[in-house]
Amino acid sequence: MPPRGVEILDWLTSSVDPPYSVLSHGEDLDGLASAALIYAALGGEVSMRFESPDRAQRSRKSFHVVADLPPPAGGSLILFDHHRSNVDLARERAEVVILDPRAPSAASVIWREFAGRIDVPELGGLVELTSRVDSGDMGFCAAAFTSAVKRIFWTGKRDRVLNSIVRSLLELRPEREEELLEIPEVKRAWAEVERVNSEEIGWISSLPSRVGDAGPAGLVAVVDARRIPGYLSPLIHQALRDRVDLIVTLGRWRGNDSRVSLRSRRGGPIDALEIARSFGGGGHPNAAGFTLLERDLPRLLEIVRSRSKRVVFLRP
Ligand SMILES: [Mn+2]
Repeated sequence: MPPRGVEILDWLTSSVDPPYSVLSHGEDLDGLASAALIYAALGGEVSMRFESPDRAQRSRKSFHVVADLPPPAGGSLILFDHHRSNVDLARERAEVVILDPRAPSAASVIWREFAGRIDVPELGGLVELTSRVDSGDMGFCAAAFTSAVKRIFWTGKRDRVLNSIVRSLLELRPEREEELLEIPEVKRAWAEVERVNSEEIGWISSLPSRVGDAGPAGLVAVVDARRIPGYLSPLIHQALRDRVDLIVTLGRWRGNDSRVSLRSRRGGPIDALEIARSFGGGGHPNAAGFTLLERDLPRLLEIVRSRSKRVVFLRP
């Protein structure tokens, strides 16, 4: 039987010398909160790196602990996750797999296993906030936080700045999304985004009025954001999430290929993951993504039309 609960930590600390290598998702609150919980559980004796799901999956490096990501090709001793689409790879590549596809966040999976071992019981509020945000229950501040973090992730200095944010999460223990923007490195990055992307942010805030009042059921918005930096996509999702059943955001990628993100309404008629899977992608039932080759765009639009009553195209 593989170890469970606090025994996992004993198993790790008795079989490996510190520092423990940790790889977590570097593009959102769940990845950073997960890293913070692991940091706290291992008494700070960790070396933290951050990746995107795509690149984690291809990485040849191996890690002691991986969170909120598919396990790297190099393998991992322990994997904490909540993505159903990672189940098979996890069994293949990780020694101990703690993966609950019904959990609202990877942080909540870790918290459940380790709460007794983490000597900062006040982190419970951060875990609850993380679960709400990761389930798509995002207000403007959480969307702005996620945009700022994505920008940091994709502009060098990634590991240093994200490490600093993880330590701030442990010190400030935010429980409301407004507090996420008070983290010094986040505040700085968001101010920069507001300055550099004021035009795009203005366009994004006009999206709800372009779609109109919460239209008929079965409304889909296809947002062509190929000219907009990818780190602004959380703001697009937040602006439209109460208005439509599915948001399809075409993002920038190499050449004319596009990184597509799908967000479907919770409890709504459209399954984002099912669409993403038919293009080789993954994620959650209501939040999924994939890489779209330009020649497949007609097929994507055909699938979207077949699932909806009306499609609105939005382009800056
Ligand atoms: Mn997550």
